[in-house]
Amino acid sequence: MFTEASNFVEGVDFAFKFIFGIAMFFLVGLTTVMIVFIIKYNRKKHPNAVQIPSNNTLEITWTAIPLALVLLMFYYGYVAFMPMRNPPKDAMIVKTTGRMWAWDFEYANGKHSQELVVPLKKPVRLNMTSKDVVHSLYIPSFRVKEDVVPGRQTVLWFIAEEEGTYEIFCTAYCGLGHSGMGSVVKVVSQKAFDKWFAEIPKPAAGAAQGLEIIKRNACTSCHSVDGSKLIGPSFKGLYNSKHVVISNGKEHEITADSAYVRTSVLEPDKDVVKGFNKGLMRSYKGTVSETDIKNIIEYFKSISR
Ligand SMILES: [Cu+2]
Repeated sequence: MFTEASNFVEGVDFAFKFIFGIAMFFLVGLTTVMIVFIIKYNRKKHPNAVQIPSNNTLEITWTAIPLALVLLMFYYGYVAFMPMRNPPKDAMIVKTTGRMWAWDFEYANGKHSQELVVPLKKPVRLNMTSKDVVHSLYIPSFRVKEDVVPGRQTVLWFIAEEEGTYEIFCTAYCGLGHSGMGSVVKVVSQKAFDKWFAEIPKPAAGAAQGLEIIKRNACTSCHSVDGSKLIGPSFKGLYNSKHVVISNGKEHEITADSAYVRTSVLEPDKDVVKGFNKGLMRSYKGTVSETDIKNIIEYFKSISR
């Protein structure tokens, strides 16, 4: 037997197999009966149609049995689903943020992680929201999935039952980088978790902090740091380089200096580099501070020398 990755696997899998089993039974059964009847009641054998009067016993039977089956389907679905809506009070809370196109997990002590690290056999509750569009967090191995909606908090919880690394997907089509919006859940022992939890990297300054900020805000989903072309221009070699941009429909040349970087973060559609599309980036006003922007600029300088 398989070991189950989460507390929900058993119930969800049972409901699925139950419904799938009934569906298969009727698919095979009805197809067989249909074929038998085609042969048995062929027109050549029965040239004259016969009127068959109603049969109460038969009608009650073929109403009662399917009714009982669909009620059972509902019942098994319900008992598997209800616990998912009721996270236990003592669950460990992880603030989860979805954005185009990355996940951010923030723990009680302020630690941020791109991967969801959780202790074995402890209830974990994700309080989720989105910074931009509708996303959906899905952990197939745990049989849990929940929409992540801007301006609203949604909740997903589970108890991981087996150590290991499991995939996280976004299942709401959220734009160009949707297919890359993945992460992992790492299930570790309580001891390993406590150690990981307590290790908070020292707040870096300058360029290192800048890199940290662009990673946390998923900037690198669209802007590479190695010069390769993604949805937006690469950050490598950007600082103080010259670019043709389109502002209000007019082309002109700019130098990507500190003022330009700041404008691009706060008003991304103001001066769009020729060859790239307008309207794909939201303003980061209120998300990144002036100090953050200074650190980002330091980072750009460090990869533009
Ligand atoms: Cu998404």
